[in-house]
Amino acid sequence: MPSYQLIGSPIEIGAGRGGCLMGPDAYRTAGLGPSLASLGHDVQDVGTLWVDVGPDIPHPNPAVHHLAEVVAWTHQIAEFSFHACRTEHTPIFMGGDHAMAAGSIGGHANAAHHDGRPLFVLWLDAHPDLHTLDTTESGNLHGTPMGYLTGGTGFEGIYPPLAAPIPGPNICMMGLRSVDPAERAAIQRLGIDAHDMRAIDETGVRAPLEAFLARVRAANGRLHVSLDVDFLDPSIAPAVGTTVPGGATFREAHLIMEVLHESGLVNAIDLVELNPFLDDRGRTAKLMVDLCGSLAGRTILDRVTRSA
Ligand code: 5AB
Ligand code: MN
Ligand code: MN
Ligand code: MN
Repeated sequence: MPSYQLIGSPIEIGAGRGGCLMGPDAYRTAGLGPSLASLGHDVQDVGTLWVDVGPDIPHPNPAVHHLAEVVAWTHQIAEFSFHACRTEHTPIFMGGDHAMAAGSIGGHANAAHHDGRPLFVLWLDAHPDLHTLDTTESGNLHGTPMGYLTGGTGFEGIYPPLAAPIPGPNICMMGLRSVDPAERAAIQRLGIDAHDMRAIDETGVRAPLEAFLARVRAANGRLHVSLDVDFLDPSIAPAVGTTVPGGATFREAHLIMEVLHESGLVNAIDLVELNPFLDDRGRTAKLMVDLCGSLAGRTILDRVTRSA
């Protein structure tokens, strides 16, 4: 039975508009801790991280903004993640925008490397976030964590070093429906296991997810799940700055979480991009908390254990 460690990571300057700062408190208000505890888990809320920021770091791409602040957050979160991922606990990083994942997944990758195990990432997002500091056109650094984590050029000397880049085949992306040309090329080049919404329409979520989880299990890998609110259709999850129509349905999202629970493979979780300022009476925050409930073992009826 996993024990969960909740940690607030309220970085918000990676996104194009403010509000993700309030994410951790919205998850607390929506009852994330008590919900997990009611399923029989030990839950420890270790508080909220913060950073001191020095002078900004200039960059040749004039669109890039708040680089120093993102780098400071990345160091801070990676340090926490490295240590948390070497304990028995399953950290849940309550964001914060998706720039957070450079630290949460980066620290996890270094911890896995330290223990001689490969890291796998399930990336649930409308976007692949594969830009580098040079290719981003918006300059919003929440569009770059996967670029950094997969060894994209131009991060060295600015971001914390990674023990090794994450190989494309160790990354499964689901929910893609807004992909920029440089990102499309990177998916191809890196061999990422990418499933866009067209593919999900045709295959559903279960078959590609089970295939990915079988690879994680066979490699004795560690698994990091990164859930961007915009993975979900905006009709059920309005509290996000980057809505894209045609996202995952309520049941597709819950089924992913239920299958993940049954796998017993999840070692760390990111909850990112929730912008409570854009929410409708807390419904997006509550949906994210409910999805965590399914991930932590809530079922509709008792189930016969499958011998998959
Ligand atoms: B998110 C876009 N590719 O670079 C860019 O929400 C969107 O963390 C990035 O997935 C979206 O600005 C970042 C157009
Ligand atoms: Mn994202
Ligand atoms: Mn996104
Ligand atoms: Mn696949």
